[in-house]
Amino acid sequence: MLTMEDIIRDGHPTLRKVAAEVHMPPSEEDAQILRSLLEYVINSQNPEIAYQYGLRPGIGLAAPQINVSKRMLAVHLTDDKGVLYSYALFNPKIISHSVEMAYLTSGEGCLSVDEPIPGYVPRYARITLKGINLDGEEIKLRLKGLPAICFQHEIDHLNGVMFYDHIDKQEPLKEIQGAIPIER
Ligand code: K2U
Ligand code: NI
Repeated sequence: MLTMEDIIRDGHPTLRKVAAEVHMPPSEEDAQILRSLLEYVINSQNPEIAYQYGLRPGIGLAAPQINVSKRMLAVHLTDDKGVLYSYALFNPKIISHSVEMAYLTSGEGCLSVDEPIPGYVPRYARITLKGINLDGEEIKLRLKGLPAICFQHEIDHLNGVMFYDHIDKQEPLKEIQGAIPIER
């Protein structure tokens, strides 16, 4: 199982690379890596396991964060309506998005960034994405709210982008005009 020792930290060059597409059908090794990403996120949300192994809780994890520069990510979260979003995807791609923006009023964190970096992170309020799951099926998701924020955070990791790249340097906590504030 993955632990925090497997997660590389800000400053590691892999976090700034554009990750490579995964060739389909995936090798057993790539499938195992993707399964381990989802396993980490689920384990990190289990208080007993997280405490026992010192896991920082996360709702998403991307392969570059374990020093694998390939386009794979996992998300496991429940939205404000109690809907579970649990996905492990190869080659995810945002195929359309709203003009309207949104941001978490709590700001964002990252398992690869040890210290808090305050500031609002502008994201698309709604996205449509597609990807390939572990059963080899192409799936298409229309997302808003925290699920949309989370997938955008993870897809940024596949493109060498960190959440703080989006924060206004002059006024990090300035309200983002016209954007939907999301409480969590
Ligand atoms: O990619 C990662 O480092 C995991 C991120 C994912 C994430 C950060 C901010 C906003 C959405 C997703 C975090 O460590 S997960 C921590 C967390 C937990 C609950 C809500 C938001 C963030
Ligand atoms: Ni992150």
